[in-house]
Amino acid sequence: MENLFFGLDLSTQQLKLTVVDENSKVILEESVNFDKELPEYGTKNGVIANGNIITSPTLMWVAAVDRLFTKLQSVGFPFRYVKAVSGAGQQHGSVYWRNNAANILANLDPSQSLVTQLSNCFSILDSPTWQDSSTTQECRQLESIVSGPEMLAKLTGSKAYERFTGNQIAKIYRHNRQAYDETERISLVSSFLATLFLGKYAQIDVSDGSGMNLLNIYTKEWDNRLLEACGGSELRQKLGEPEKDGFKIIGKISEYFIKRYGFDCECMILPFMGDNPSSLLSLRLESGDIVISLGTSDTVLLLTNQADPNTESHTLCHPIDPNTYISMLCYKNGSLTREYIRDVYANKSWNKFNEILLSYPHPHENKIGFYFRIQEITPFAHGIHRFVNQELVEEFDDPKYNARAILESQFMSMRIRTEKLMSDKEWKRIIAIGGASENTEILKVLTDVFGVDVWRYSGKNSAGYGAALKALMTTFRNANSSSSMSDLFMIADPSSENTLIYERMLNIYQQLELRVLNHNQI
Ligand code: ADP
Ligand code: XUL
Repeated sequence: MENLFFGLDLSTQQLKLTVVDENSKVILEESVNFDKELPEYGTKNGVIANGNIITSPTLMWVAAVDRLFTKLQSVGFPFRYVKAVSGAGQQHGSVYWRNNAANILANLDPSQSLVTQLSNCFSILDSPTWQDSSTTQECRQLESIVSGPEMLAKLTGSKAYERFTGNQIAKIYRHNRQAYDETERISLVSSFLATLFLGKYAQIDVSDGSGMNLLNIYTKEWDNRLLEACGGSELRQKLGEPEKDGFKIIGKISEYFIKRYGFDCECMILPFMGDNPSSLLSLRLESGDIVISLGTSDTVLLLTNQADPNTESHTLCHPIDPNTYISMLCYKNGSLTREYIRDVYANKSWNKFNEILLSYPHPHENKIGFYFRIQEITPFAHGIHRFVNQELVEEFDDPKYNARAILESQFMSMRIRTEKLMSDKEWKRIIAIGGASENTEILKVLTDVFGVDVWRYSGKNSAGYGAALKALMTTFRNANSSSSMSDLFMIADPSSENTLIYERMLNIYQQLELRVLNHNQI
């Protein structure tokens, strides 16, 4: 039997696993969907929403690991061939380990599930997630410490954002001090998952650490002033030091996994990463490539040699290359808002949704909508707003047009902001990843808005695949073997007629977006 490599991905709606062999071929993809397979935790789309407080039960994530491995065991998966494990997690989310949890982690009984044994290990039971936007006050306070949003962005790669972990920690530090004091360690979702496999606390990798508003993205160390502001002098110890070496073997798999599932005792654990950075590891990128992820969130990802942070995007450290940075735009109204429009106007069916798209082969230049069903990040707006000939309307005269209008609106916003990020550089190709990239009709609108070809990744889960490739690369790094990365296929090329229409619409779109923002402030 060949050598196998695991890439896990703890995302918003599911825990996913990608297994590759030593030729980087995907031999298995498995997942646990939180709503469907762990209904006892009461999540909808993986989270519990209470106004702008959006959390996931930490124990549900633990139970998902139990469930995933039980599934693999029940089909006789040969765990003993797994040489290395890495993984990814939704960015920004945080886990609060209660005092004495390290001791429990180190002494797990392999005859019992993780969820039974870890049930008392968390001082905060519901982990804040990337969808949370309840920390505006903490954000403004943090920015004032370093004389404003621009300075915070220059230092940490981003101005203060509600979902960024430093601000989430500050909220707990100020409003739930008892729980904070009972916390011995704070993990990100990625380092939390790594911790379960190590049986001891895993460090936070710099790609995920740069989504916290706490890390100096140049020195890749925590910034003392920011730590102090968010969690006092104890925060450094609670976080542990960031891990700069993405290829470091951070330990061997724990006794628990060896005894319960039959892993080899030499199986290595590598740092787990943020899901967006991890996805980039799965792709062989060329100059002029833009990666657009259409998952629960939508993100635009660009590689850059120089960090040039601004207040409209994020600059993240690269998970394995110390000389590269990632520029990222992130939208909360991604797949779930598209699903909402599908449910209202297309009978809950992607086929029907696509039929509607096909019935409008060209954009209607005079119709523009904004679909911020939940509080958006960029722009910081909410609500659904439709305009016909620049007049605000309740609904389009042909309501089905919403199916096309939402895509146009999402992609025009990306194009306007990507143009700013790339300044004078030319974009040549879009690589689409994430759940909605399965839908070719959606990608046809994307290609028309940007005016370049769209390529698609062939597998299901790019973040898990990127992590599995890292595990493979580490194992063979000394043997000079490199992985082959994912196959990409060209899937859509632009209609120049449509691209010209969108180019005319971009200006009006920006003016209307300002009106939406002003309207939100009333
Ligand atoms: P995660 O953020 O959990 O990693 P995925 O990348 O797996 O999410 O994306 C999940 C989303 O993909 C779902 O919420 C769903 O709306 C979307 N999706 C899946 N199939 C399609 C499709 N055929 N058309 C449009 N969207 C789709
Ligand atoms: C990125 C972000 C989301 C999550 C989704 O900043 O908030 O893309 O990483 O898992």
